[in-house]
Amino acid sequence: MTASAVPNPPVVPAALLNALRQAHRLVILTGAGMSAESGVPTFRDAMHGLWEQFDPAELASQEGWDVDRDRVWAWYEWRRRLVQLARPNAGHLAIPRLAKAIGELSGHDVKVDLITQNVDDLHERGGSRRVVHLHGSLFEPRCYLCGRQGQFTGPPPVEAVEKIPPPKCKHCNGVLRPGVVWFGEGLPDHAWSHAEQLVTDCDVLLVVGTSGVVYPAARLPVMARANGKWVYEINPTRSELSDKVHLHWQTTAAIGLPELVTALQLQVG
Ligand code: BV8
Ligand code: ZN
Repeated sequence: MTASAVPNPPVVPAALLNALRQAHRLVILTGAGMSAESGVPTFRDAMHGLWEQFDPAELASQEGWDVDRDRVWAWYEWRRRLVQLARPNAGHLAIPRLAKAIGELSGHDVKVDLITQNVDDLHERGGSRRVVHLHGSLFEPRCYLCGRQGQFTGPPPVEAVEKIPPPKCKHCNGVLRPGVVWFGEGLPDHAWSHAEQLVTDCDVLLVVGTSGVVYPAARLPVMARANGKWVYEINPTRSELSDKVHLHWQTTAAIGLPELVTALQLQVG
């Protein structure tokens, strides 16, 4: 079901509102669908233009880098440009308003933390401060050899270019690589343990815009459910997680999240 086929405005599930009314700690786990309405293609989307012929899972891997690092660097520069041209959508902008809306309804302080699989910076540009990036960031290149943080030599090219030699490291004679977690690579220890802690401590986990295909991120909702947390999903279509959560709310990030804030505010009366 595409986003356009979703009823608008959707009815916010009463069970979700009730769970949030009692919540002291809400954690939101997001995937590529969170940025879809900002025009950033999800991994499931067919890549377009120059990149249509390539498999993202191959480019986002050590093997892809070994085969052709100039092509991999060019792909990430194309994605960096896409994200720079994108704007946070109404879903990104609604998340920072959730803590206040739940707090006013419940009468107690509420903490909202984000765990994202996305490598874009739209949550931060949308006003969220507490964001755990499980899979790194397009904006933090690091040296392939010494591992130090690197700097881009300039803005990404305006047109999609097939090959761009990665910049040199300033500290050693290595080259920079994208600051993301490739398939087959372990997640940053601090990010994963922080995500596990957040899911262990939360009352409600809201999963937005992920197919639930990629591990270990897809384990987090199952862990939350097994630990007695309320787990809800926002996704216009069913995902690998839909049968594992308490309720799948069939809507999109940019429609559902603002509706959720409005419904919480209306409850305050
Ligand atoms: C690891 C950064 C071990 C890079 C990403 C076989 C061989 C090799 C590995 C494996 C294997 N089997 C399993 C694995 C493990 C593998 C994995 O899970 N593979 C999957 C494909 C089966 N995982 C790994 O390799 C991980 N590492 O296991 O390491 C290890 C441990 C210790 C030491 C050494 C090694 C690393 C995984 C991280 C990979 N990097 N990103 C980059 O971006 O270039 S993952 C990348 O794909 C994204 O970050 C994202 O996480 C993922 C795509 O998933 P989604 O975010 O869910 O996006 P998707 O497109 O799938 O779905 C979008 C959803 O949104 C859909 O449901 C759609 O309906 C919905 N949607 C659409 N529009 C909207 C919407 N929702 C709301 N609103 C809308 N408008
Ligand atoms: Zn270096």
